[in-house]
Amino acid sequence: MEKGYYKDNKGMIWQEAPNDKAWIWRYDGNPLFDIENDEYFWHICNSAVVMFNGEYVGLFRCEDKRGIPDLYLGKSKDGANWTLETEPVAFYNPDGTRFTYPYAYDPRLIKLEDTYYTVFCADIEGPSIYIAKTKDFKHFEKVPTGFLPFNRNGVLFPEKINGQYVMLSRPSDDGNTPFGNIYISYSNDMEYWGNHKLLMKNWLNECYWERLKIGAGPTPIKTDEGWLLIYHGVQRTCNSWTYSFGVALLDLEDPSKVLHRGSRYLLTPEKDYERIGFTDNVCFPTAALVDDEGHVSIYYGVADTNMAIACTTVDKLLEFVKKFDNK
Ligand code: BMA
Repeated sequence: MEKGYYKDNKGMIWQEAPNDKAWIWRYDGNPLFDIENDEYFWHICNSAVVMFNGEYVGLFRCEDKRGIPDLYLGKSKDGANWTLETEPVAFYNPDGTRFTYPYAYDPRLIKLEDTYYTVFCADIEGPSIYIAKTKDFKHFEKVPTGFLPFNRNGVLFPEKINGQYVMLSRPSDDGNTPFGNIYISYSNDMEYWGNHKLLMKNWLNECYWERLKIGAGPTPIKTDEGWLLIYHGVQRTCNSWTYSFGVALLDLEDPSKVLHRGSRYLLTPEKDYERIGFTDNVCFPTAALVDDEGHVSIYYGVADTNMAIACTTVDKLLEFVKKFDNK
């Protein structure tokens, strides 16, 4: 791995594997929030986390006790114990006026050059993808952007590729969306997006864990062998939809090329906190911290109720995606 690429995350939260065979293992402090006793929030899930000046900051999808989802800033010294603000983040348009929306959810956080971007879903005329930027996690300015409704699960690459910004997204409907594939789009300025291409279609070779739909998870992880893309896959069962996650490897110079894609899920709801909640059986990855030693800690929402962490390594993910290649 390019030395120093993940230097911001030195000393990040991570735990050793319980045995040599595990591809991924859960953090022993899961789930992260004492949600039953929370004074302000009903649920805290599907949230984004980065390291900033040696500490952790996050944008959390919280539903207040009226049930309204919005994005709230959180801070942590260890990545597991968080203090959240009790008022949602205020986003500003470039002209200084407030950017408002009825509700927002499922943020991602991406450091690109010296700026942090959040890509999130807000429901204005149906769900669509919005981008805002900050350098200090105090002032968030909306980037004028051109994604059309209906779309969700926008994820920006952490660097320009061949001089262009690159975004993954998942065109959808304005409900729960019983379909969905991952598309890739390009932009010179982050405002005008084009050259949209289908990147990955659901249910490749009849792998049932991703039969109904798929969507990009955390910001892609840069490795010597390509971009590791962790993505969620949904299967319809008799009484619910089950959200698992898996991994694919995209070409470094041309991320519209899928080099490998795992046929198996990497993690699926098995623990009570993943199986039982506001929406049962949901593991929804939204952030991944990586350090220069190749440790990976994936933050994922559980059962639309709480947050959890799963640990692995870059080497394990590369081995997994090649060993169980679905192509
Ligand atoms: C998706 C999104 C996520 C949610 C998931 C499971 O469509 O709305 O926010 O976690 O469904 O309910």
